[in-house]
Amino acid sequence: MTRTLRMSSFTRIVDDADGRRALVNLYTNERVALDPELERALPRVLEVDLDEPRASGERLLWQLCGYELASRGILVPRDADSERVERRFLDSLRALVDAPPFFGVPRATSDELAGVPAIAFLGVRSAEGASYPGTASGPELLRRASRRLVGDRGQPRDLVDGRGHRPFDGPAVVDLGDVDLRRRDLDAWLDAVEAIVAALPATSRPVVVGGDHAMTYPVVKALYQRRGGRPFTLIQFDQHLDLQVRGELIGGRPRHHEPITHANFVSHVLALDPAMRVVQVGGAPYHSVPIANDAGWQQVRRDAVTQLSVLDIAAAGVDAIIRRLACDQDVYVTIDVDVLAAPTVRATGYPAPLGLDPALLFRLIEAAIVGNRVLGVDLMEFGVAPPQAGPATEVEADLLALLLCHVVSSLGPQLAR
Ligand SMILES: [Mn+2]
Repeated sequence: MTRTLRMSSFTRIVDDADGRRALVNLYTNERVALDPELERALPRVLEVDLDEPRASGERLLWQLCGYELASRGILVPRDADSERVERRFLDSLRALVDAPPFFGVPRATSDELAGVPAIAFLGVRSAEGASYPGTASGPELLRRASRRLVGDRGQPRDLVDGRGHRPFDGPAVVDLGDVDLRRRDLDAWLDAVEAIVAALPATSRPVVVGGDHAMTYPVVKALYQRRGGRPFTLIQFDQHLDLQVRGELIGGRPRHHEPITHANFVSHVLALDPAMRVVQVGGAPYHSVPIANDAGWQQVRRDAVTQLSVLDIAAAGVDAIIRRLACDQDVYVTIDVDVLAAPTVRATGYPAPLGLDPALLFRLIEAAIVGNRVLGVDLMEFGVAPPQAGPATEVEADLLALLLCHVVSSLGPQLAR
């Protein structure tokens, strides 16, 4: 058995604006620079048997090159002989994959949402921005839990709260599917999430379910650009600050940003626009910030970031915090599940030794949504690698499915605005 590749019938050689040539697949929109090395190697890549065992030297390089170009759809398996088979192969490479919808709501594409005020669920199965792999399972765990909440024979409109309000009866709530780029690097994930959110019409409010917390950045960036670069406020429910506090802080900003991860994405958000503001809710009472950076750190707190730690919330009282969160502004709400205390949520990279109580978190998130104009919401950092998942993980997922239901309930009424 041999397995070889051929050029996709959708691949073209194009000249970039800067005079360099690239291979572009018109179906997947993937692009690879066609430099002289690749041009020389390509005929050999097209001949090499991908299944040849223990290939070494140049043949191994051609194999690896073949796998990479096939993973981007530039090349396709030679046996994909009909257009239907080739399209199916290319579809399987797409970032957005089908998944059983949250709460059983209808599937939709961004094209179908044009002009429709809608809440749009988007799963992101990423762990590339985190230091442990569990978050890739978050969307699947939460999709399952959301359907348990509705019940086997139920539909989303069956859900009702104690006041008789039905969160899914009224607003259009749809599911876009999951972003899944297994084996691809963090940049590919960031680009894909940004492109998918950027393609949404301004009438829709994404509710993104991660995935690692770095993925909040491309969502925020896409929404920022969609509104013509007008700044807004990030309300962040999180045990951590996710700020880069290492390196040389000048005027409260790192001189060099380290590459984005789930632990520094807020600094990247602030770098989008100095007028962006961040309100951090439910943080730990103490964080480690190098004392040498204290002046820069105090400045970022003065200029851009407000912190309401677990202890601040206990001291000020819930009503004062609710008034503080509801300020009739344009906001994006991001929820890291590690804002909940560890006994409640353990299926996350860094369970919180001191966190918020779930009912309190529900009330604060409701205040942050109802009291502002919400551009989007996300729920990040939930999940465990499959061998560690157990009955307790399902209960934690059930709690977070209730939280997602509460997000829909709080967000629905402002869709018409
Ligand atoms: Mn976080």
